Amino acid sequence: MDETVSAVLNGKTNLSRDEIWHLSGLVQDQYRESPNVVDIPDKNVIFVGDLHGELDCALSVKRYMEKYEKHHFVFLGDYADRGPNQIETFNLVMSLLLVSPSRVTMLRGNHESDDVAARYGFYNEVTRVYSFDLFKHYSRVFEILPIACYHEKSIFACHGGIPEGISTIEEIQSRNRRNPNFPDDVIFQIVWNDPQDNDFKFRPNMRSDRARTYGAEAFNRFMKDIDAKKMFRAHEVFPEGYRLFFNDRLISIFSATYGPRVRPKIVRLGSELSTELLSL
Ligand SMILES: [Mn+2]
Repeated sequence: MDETVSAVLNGKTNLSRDEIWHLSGLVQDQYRESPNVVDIPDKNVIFVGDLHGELDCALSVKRYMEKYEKHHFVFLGDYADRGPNQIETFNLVMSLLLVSPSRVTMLRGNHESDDVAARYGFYNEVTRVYSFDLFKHYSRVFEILPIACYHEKSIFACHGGIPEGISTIEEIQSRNRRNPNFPDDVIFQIVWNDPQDNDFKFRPNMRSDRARTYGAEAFNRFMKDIDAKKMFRAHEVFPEGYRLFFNDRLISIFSATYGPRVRPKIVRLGSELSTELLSL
């Protein structure tokens, strides 16, 4: 195993600039050729929501990875910003990916962006402790992380939700995610949009002029178009750590305490699309 990865998994948190440079470079190598939408299994998958710099929650996920050793883990994005251990949390998730890339998927959330990280803490933290060029190296990880994952006839997962005007996975694949921000409207909506359990297609979203709220009509249409039955996403804070939408076909998951407002959860997909919530 790589020495730095092994050190992080054994609890090392105060990495040198060179060690972080090395880890970030390995993650860039891991996803350089990756499409926007990557394949995942259709059972024995555990989805992890926003971690937002909460190392205790990330360590709890690590223990679940040891317990559920045959499961695939999908991290749905938003690793840093807001919380107390942003650098350490980002480094731990990268190390979990690097130690077993075949059973971990690390997706991009809306906070994996230069603009957002500049507003919510990660930029200040990395430049205070290290340097601007190390932040830019993290930023090259942001832009290379895949945007969504999919299993034909069953599962779609991403950070925010379904984008307006899209009806095939190929259309998402054809977009360019390789930018430190989100100039592409479809990529932007996939990491920013929110569901609302009412019968409509798309409505404006208070978060941004460019974001949308998707209702049951848009959800049902998209799921039929891409031939999927269940969807997993993160991005929104719910006190119970999750919320069900659209006749339980969409599960929104949140995996940080958000300064003790949330009982953080992850969700396990078992056989025949059964789901089970697990507490962190
Ligand atoms: Mn988010």
